[in-house]
Amino acid sequence: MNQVTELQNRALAEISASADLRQLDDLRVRYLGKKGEVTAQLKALGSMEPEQRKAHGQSVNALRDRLNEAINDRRAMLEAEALEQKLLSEKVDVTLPGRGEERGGLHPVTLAMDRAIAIFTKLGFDVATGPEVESDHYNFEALNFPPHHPARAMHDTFYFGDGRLLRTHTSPVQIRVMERSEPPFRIIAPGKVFRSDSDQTHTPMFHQVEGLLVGKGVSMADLKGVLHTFVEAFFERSLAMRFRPSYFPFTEPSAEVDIGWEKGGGAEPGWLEILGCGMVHPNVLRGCDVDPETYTGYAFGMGIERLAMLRYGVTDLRQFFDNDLEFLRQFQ
Ligand code: 2NL
Repeated sequence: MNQVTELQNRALAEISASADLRQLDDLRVRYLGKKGEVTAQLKALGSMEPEQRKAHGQSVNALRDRLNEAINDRRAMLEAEALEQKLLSEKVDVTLPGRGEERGGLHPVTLAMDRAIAIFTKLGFDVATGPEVESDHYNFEALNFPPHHPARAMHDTFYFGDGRLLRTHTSPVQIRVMERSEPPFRIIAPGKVFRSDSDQTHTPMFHQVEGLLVGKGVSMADLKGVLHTFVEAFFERSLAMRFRPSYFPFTEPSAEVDIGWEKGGGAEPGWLEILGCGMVHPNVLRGCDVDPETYTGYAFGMGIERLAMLRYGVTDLRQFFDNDLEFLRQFQ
């Protein structure tokens, strides 16, 4: 009896002193496992006198139940403590200030492009797009470039060697529109164009917005009106504009357009070329099954990088392609 009491006191003390679930399980094995001390007491019953066995059996059984209960209670407590600890260590302070995300911004060329598109869209032009990889037919032939004409060399074309090429202007987009539908046409074709040319003022890829308007009685005066409206909207100021005679195979007559621009904060007045334009050549219309006796049209093309430089005061074209964040952040 004393032995059972002593065993119980010792076991209960150890159980309540166990610091974690592992220690507790070791105790369970030590006392109640197959080779445990309480189990040994139960086994010993077999060799006892019936009288003694009954009394001792009851107390050992009670001891076993008592220890089981104590272990289960202790386990529940340790588990609760462990959970508490885990919750504490994983605690997130939702009141802390956030780390913040840096805001991105649009590239100045994209800003200028979007600006040009918005203005022409307001004037009633639809936006048309097409492939950057083109055929000789759409990039040159349909635009009245005679075969082997030096004007083709002027465009410094990238050829794939299998008849395909990178478009040197977005005019092919407009040819495709004219081929597949009927006049009137009032479209702009924004996009990337490619020319094998690289120096201070040229990059092998640049962006262009071309425009085309074909209908009955369309004249050069309409062209001047639309372009003047465009440049004043784009630069948000009154601007003088000048048409200079020029040559493109796909327009006749052709002109280059200058705007009055004072360099260096108004010190030097002067003219700056900003785009090319003209009346669509009858050969181009005919090639698209548009009768030049019934319809006339104007077209224009402008380089977006050039417009972006003027609008945002960028002095080196190559800054647009360096992806220097210090530079780009200025346009956010
Ligand atoms: C420039 C000059 C120009 C056109 C593009 C055009 C398109 C068709 C028919 C006729 Cl489908 N013309 N486009 C006309 C005149 C000038 O671009 O200096 N671009 C950067």
